[in-house]
Amino acid sequence: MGLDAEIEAGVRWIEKNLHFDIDGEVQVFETNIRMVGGLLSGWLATRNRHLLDLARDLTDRLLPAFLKSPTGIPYRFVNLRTGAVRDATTFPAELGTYISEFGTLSRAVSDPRYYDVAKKAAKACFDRRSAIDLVADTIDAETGKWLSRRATIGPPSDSYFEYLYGGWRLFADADFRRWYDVHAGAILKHQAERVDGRLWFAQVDFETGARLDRRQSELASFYAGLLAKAGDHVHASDYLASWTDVQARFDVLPEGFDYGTFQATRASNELRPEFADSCLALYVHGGGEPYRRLARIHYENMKRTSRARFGYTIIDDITARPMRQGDLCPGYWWAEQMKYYWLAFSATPRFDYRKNYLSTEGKVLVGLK
Ligand code: DMJ
Repeated sequence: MGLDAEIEAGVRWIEKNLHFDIDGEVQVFETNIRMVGGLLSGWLATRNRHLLDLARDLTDRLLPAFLKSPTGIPYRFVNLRTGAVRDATTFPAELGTYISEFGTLSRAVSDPRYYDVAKKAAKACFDRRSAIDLVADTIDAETGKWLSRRATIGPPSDSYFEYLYGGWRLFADADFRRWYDVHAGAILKHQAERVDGRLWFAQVDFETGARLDRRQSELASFYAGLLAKAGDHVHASDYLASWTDVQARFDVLPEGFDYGTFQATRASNELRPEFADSCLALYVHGGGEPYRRLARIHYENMKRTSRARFGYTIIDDITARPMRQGDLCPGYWWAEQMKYYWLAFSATPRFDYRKNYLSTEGKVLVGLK
């Protein structure tokens, strides 16, 4: 953004204050996408070695979650000082959203261990796919047994698919491309359906493909962008068009939505980035101007409905008039949609619009100029 003095001040603060020798536990997935990713992107932007050293130190402290697991599927929580781990019941997104950060770290420090644990975890999930190539959404990291039958593109599976593509895009690792393609094909075959001409992805039984429900989490709208990045522009634009109709109906997207009834199933809005993420992805991957216009509607509606006295907030009820605001501004609002809007609208010379990669939390890992 050209905020050179601000990043300088931020780096100084980090040098003075940030360390990870803390006797407390963190959620491995969130710590990776927010903090490891943030430090790595900061290092790529500034080439300040301290940021890379911190990213490595933090990742070393996350490693016990992977290394103590008999399957290679990470435990969900780890104590940063003692390496004690907890919670073997986990989900595709929480076990499979590491390769972009861990692989970037491995490349930067010439140590393959980080790449290897991230790949092993993703493979452990892929290898347990059903005969129709779908994964369920809950698994035991110790036994490797599925604990649910529900296949979804939304949470808690979403970014597992995103990082299969990421492993290919960032590291040209053909295994990741194959894993991504196998799942993407199965999702189109067993989960996609058209209702009133609109494309949606149902929750289905991961072994039979039988439909379980037509609820759609707002987070699933990221999948349009992922399809575009992976080269499937037809389904990408169709799926974003479905969400565009939801945006037109409600002004801002509800957390939960049933495409069978076209009604909100959860009327809150957690100030989320996925729609803007997909707009940016379709814009930079050949879709052009119409997707900037969509992002603009998202931006203007957010400003109108989420503006609060000291910033921006989630909305507790988007169906009330006026909408009933909550009192929280999530970290991803800064890391993601504000960045997606900026990149879509600024034409900044500091971003390579042709060759780039943003992590699931919006950290720029390729494309900084
Ligand atoms: C973000 O933290 C990331 O995009 C993550 O992959 C899932 N969802 C949240 C924001 O909704």
